[in-house]
Amino acid sequence: MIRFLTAGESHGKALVTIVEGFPSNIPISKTYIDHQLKRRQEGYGRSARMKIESDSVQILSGIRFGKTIGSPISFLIENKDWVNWQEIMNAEKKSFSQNKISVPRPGHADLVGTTKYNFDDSRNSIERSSARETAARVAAGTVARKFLEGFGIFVGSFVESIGGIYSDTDYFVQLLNNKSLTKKSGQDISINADKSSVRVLNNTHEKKIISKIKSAKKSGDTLGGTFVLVATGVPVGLGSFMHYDRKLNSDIAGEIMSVNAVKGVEIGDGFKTAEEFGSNVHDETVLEQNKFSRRTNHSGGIEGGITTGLPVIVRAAMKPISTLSKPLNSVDLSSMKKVSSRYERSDFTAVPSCAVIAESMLAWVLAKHFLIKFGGDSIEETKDNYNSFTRKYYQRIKKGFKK
Ligand code: EPS
Repeated sequence: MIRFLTAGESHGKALVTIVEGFPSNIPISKTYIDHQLKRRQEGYGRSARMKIESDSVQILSGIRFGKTIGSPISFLIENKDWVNWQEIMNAEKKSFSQNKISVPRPGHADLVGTTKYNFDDSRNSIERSSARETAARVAAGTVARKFLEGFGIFVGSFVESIGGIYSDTDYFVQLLNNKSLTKKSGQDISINADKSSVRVLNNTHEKKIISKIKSAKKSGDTLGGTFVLVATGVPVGLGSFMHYDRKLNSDIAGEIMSVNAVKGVEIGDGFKTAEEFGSNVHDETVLEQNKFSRRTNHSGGIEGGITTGLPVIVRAAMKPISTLSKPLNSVDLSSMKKVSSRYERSDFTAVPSCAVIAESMLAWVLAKHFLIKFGGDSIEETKDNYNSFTRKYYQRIKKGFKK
């Protein structure tokens, strides 16, 4: 079983990731991890902080001569902004009372964190709940991504809407019905989306969104949005219905929901199916090129908690960033009086970044279930197991499932 941990505060010295359980001999480079880290930092509407940070990973262990060696992999990503925060984030000195934060921002983790952890300074809560931590997750997710790519599995995403501005073309519905997706389509979708400053798939849509973000900026407000994740080349048989915690869909929902500010997740067109007759929703089974397929993909590539072999398609919703320069009402925790909430530098929208982070989490879940099914201490062993399963699967289809 693979696992990872992250550590680090938003304005602390650095972020740290420990990744454990991957087989040996997976090729992976610093350049590839840095490329994914950079993708996470892009997007119109991010804060001035993104001009300070240019994330780059230091590989501390677990990778030798460009390949995993089976030992725990550890990464360090420096926070360049730390030099400006050394006093406030000092590990040893006494705190300065003038720096204490006592006014929670509505919608942020400030109040719940300050309450739960018995703080008198919300800074302690702000720092770890910040989405800065997701840089460390992308580093972990990139190991998973690289592992999957070795099996022809590609994870990508695009932004579907920001602030309720959708494209005239419904790419999400097109994906659910698209029979011509190839193994690399997941990657191709991301390559196309990455060309746009808000990670959408057409120019007119991009322009409309940028103008909406500009209006949010002007009025001191923020925006959320929706994005779509696609994994192509996923084999049949990942996940299980044998127990609730083995279902792939429940794992995907949990991990995507763990991304900061994500408030909703659906697999395939989950919510829409609730309004339809079964005959409009269930994907008819067909045999094509000696493989089971489905006429449509409303299920988002998962039936009974198990992959069908069709692309895994997930849609998620991110709420607007909760730091607004237009203040909402709050309560000062030192005086217990009603006050306007405080502002500190933040993003106006981060939906494009959120989609990249969610890609990493989806890659992580798929790699986890891939290794549960195929195992292996070295990538060669994993490949043997995978090839043997695939060979037997095709033989069964050729001969019929009768024993
Ligand atoms: C964040 C607030 C902003 C974002 C930050 C997440 O940081 P700051 O308070 O330093 O301006 O830039 O995101 C990142 C630093 C990042 O790397 O994604 C928040 O409150 O969550």
